[in-house]
Amino acid sequence: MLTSLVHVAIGGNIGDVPGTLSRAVRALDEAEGIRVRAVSPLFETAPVGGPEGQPAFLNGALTLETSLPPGELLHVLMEVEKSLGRVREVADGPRTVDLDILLWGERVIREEALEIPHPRMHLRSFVLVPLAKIAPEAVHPVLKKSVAKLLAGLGEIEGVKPFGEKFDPLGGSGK
Ligand code: PH2
Ligand code: MG
Ligand code: MG
Repeated sequence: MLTSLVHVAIGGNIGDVPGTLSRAVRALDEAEGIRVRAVSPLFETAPVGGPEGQPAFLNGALTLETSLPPGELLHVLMEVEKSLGRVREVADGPRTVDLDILLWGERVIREEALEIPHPRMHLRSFVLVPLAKIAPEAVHPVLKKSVAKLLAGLGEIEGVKPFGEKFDPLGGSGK
């Protein structure tokens, strides 16, 4: 049974980024105990942190429905990252694909290996702009604000613009 709704950030900035992000979404949808319920459009975003001069990112957001517990979903996300060429070298540095759990319903988890809500999600326009396209009413259970409110709280958005190509990794609705 699929029970929990989980919002996940997806991004990357090296290689064939739209192709890699599409493959990541398909791999998640095919994984045991996970279905992809919504896929946002992609945005081209200026890098935040990391080494100077790294390429722009493409960022999006997904809604997953899952029967897995958080630690197991995290494990699947990391396996998908690895299968698509992710290597962890420089903090916040270039990567083929990054999959981060943002919100898990209104659960709060503060463990060393896994923090939900994602500790920086409310500060990042490259997270909130795509997430607001698929889940504007999702509530941050610690800040008690919706995604739309958090995004409005960032003020003027710079460095995030719509990516020209359609992002439709599952074909049609993705449901
Ligand atoms: N991810 C980071 C650090 N900086 N900047 C952008 N634009 N997009 C990202 O996905 C991103 C970042 C750490 O995961
Ligand atoms: Mg990240
Ligand atoms: Mg990550």
